[in-house]
Amino acid sequence: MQPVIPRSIRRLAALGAVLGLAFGCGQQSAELAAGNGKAGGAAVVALMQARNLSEADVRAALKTYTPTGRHDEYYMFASGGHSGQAIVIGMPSMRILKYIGVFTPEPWQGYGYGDQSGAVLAQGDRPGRELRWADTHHPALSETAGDYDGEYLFLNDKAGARIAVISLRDFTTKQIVVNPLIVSDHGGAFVTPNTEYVIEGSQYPAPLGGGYAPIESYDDTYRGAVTFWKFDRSAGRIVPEESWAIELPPYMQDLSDAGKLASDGWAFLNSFNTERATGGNLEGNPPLESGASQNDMDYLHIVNWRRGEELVKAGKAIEIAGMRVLSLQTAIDEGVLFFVGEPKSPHGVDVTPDGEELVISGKLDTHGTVYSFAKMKALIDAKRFAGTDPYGVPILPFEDSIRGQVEIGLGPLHTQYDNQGNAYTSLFIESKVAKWSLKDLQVLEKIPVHYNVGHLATPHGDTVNPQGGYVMAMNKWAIDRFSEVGPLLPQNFQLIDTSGEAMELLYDLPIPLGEPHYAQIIRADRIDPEQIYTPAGIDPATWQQDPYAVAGGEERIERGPDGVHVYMTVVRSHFKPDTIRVREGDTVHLHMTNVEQAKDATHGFTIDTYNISVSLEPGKHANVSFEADRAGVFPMYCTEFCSALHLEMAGYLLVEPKQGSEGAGTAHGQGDAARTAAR
Ligand code: CUK
Ligand code: CUA
Repeated sequence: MQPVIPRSIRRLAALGAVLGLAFGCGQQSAELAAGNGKAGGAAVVALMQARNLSEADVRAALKTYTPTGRHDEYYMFASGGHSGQAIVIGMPSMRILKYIGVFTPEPWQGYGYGDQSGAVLAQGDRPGRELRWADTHHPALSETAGDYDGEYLFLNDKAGARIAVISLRDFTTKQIVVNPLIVSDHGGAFVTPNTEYVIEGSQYPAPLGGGYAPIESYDDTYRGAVTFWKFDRSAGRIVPEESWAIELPPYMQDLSDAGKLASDGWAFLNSFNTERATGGNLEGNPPLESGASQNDMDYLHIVNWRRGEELVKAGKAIEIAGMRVLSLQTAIDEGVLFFVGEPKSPHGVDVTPDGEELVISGKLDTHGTVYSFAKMKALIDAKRFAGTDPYGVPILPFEDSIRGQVEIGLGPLHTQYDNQGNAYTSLFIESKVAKWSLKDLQVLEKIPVHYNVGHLATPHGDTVNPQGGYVMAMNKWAIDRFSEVGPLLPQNFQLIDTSGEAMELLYDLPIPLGEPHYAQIIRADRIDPEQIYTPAGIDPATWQQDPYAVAGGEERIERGPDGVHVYMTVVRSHFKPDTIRVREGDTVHLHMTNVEQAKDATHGFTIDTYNISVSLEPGKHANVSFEADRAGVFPMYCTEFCSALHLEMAGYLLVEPKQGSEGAGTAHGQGDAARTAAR
């Protein structure tokens, strides 16, 4: 293992100590860095002047600078927003380490460009609809006993109501499940403390199971739902047949969180639009956003999922679109669902590390409200309700459910925790992160961020074991932070040091491929991926040796009733066979094994114009089937600069024309008109 930056060094990094280090022991390297022949401290000062850096800037640089070869203390797993991918970032260096293709084809990983990974993407299709992008919001690391265990990552797609399963054994997507009940989600992915379930709450109500109902019948026929996807850890897959859901009233359910420790067995979802506004602003109705903002309180949904699970096992569920669903009436009758008021247009719901409290912030309220699980549980047990909602769901009395409120600021959204008893809440309107004491409900400090922060993330900050030290502000607007790139600006992640007396802004990382929303940050020592697929011939989808795996010496081409099978090995610096002769119209099955077992000895593979891109990491096996539907000569080559003779790592697919066919040459002249029209 490579060294990580010890926390103690980071903590020592008060200015005096830092500059002392730089001026003293670091003399030689500072001099080298300055490159101007000045000695020690003078060189640093000259550099600071030349680059117009303040002492705070230098401090921030020293706290994040990570020399070559040194690894980060944390991994951050961020959603990739509209890109439909997940982003892996090292912290505190803020170096982007990987984009993981999840809902969207990703050419470098060869994800969805010909090999068996296309079947994973196809799992995410809806009937009659090929979905190849996603609006990913909330990554969730798998947990054991309420803490991240580094084994799996889950990610939701708001636009398609889907959940993906990514294995951190090789950082690749293994499964996508489509929620058949709902067409839009938001309260996912969140896991229960031992990853028994992956929670997915709906966002925009619609008839459950799909289908049409007039919007005038919204109150009666539109519904929300929360789905509990059963996760089988040993198989590493969600099991739809063992999953179930609860029907919810047609409020717009928002974020969710699983209870833990004291509140284990429960889940919490907040909601907005308890007004049940449906828009229709061209039809004489108020626009949705004002219709949905009339009430002072919406409803926090309190769900006893353990009880729900028992009821489903006892056969109390009905089936809708193949999903077992506890009806709203059953959930009410059997004590599975309760409400309590939450002010106002709430967004984040975040269970505290001890599981005893929940912090909820309302976008249109200046407070964070701290709910006591023990108080709510006592009210539920005593059946002491303040009333019911229009659907009959019991509502707990608000004042008796909370410990208190803290005046945080304008537009509070999400809350995360550290290991010192502090909470950090993002203030969207104020563009600040507020640090406050959970015990005293007092704001301790605010730091400006740039700009309009949405989620924030702290290391293990939503687990039973927060690590403290940092908070990452995930800002929606960048405005003036970076060099101009046209009207579409990147998002801005800002790393903040929270270990000292005052919070310090350390680093700005532009995110250029979508709006990530949320991230989770895990200690690097919890992540231990495989370096190679071994033995050679592994299919990453199954982690078994592929039935078509090819060993050195067994390369061959066979013509069968289902087409031409090419058994190919891949090794620096050739494909064997490197000449493939087929006839126009043949189906071709490539079986490719990278027989290398050296770390990082990855080859790529493409056939020109065939829209194929395969990544062959050491030991990986890929199967690619395609129709040789165009006669012609098609170079195939390795797309990774794998060796000095990488350009020579090439060959030909020769597609002989059918009898009487014209053959190749159809491309000449095409597209000239389009080219002249461009630019
Ligand atoms: S989020 Cu999805 S609307 Cu605040 Cu979790 Cu951005
Ligand atoms: Cu293999 Cu380039």
